[in-house]
Amino acid sequence: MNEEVIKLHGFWASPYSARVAWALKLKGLDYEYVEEDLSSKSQLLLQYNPVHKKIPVLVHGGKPVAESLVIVEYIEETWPGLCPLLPRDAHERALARFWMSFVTEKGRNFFEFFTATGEDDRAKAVKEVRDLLGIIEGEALGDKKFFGGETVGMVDLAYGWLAHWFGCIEEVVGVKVLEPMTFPKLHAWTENFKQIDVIKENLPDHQQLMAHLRRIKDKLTQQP
Ligand SMILES: N[C@@H](CCC(=O)N[C@@H](CS)C(=O)NCC(=O)O)C(=O)O
Repeated sequence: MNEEVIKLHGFWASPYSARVAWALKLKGLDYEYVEEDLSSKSQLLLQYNPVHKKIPVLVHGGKPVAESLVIVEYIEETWPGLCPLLPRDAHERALARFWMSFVTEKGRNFFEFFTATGEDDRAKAVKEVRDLLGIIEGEALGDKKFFGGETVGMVDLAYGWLAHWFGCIEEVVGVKVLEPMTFPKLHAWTENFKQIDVIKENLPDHQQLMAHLRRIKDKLTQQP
C-alpha cells in the first residue's frame, strides 16, 4: 500500500465534499477523486463509512476518515506546514472549533429554510435563518476579512456553502436573506471567499446545482 496515496470519495454537488477538496487543494496536495453515485453507493464507500454510509470519505494510505470537518482537521494535522488552516494560538483554535461546531449544530435550521412549505413554517424558518446569519456576522466574523483574520482558514471552509449553495437555495425558495444591505460584512465575506482561486475553481456549476436542488426540494416536499 502506497502510504502517500490520497483519495477522496465525494459527490459533485455536496458542500461537504467541497470542504475537503478545498482543504486538499489549498495545501497543494495531489489526490484522486472518486465520484460516488449516491443512489447506488460503491462497496468501497460502504466499507469505508459503514456507520453513516455518506460522502465525503478521505482515504490516506488505505486508511479511511469520514465526516467533512473531521477530515479537514486530519488534513491539517497531517500536513500542518502547508497553508495552515487553524490558528497557532490555543484559544483562537478553540474559538475556531466553536464556530465549526455551531454551523454543524444549526444545519437543521438552514435545511428547514430550504424545505418549509406552509406560510407560517416558511416565515418561522426565514426568521431563524436571519437570526443565525446575524450571529454569524456579528459574533464570528465581525470586521475581519475571513473568519480567522486576513487569510482563509478552516472556519471559512466550514461556512463555505453559505457563499455559493445558500444563494442557490434562496433562489429555489424564492426568498433572499443574505444580501449586501442586510448583512454587509457577511456578504462581503462571500465575495472575498469566492475570489480565492482554489475556491472559485472548485464550485459546482450554478445551473446544474440549481437543477439538482430543485429536484431535491420537489422530492422532499411532494405530497404522499
Ligand atoms: N456530517 C457529514 C454530512 C455528509 C452528508 O450529508 N453527505 C451526503 C451528501 S451531501 C450523503 O452522503 N448523503 C447520502 C445519504 O444520506 O445516503 C459531513 O460533514 O461529512
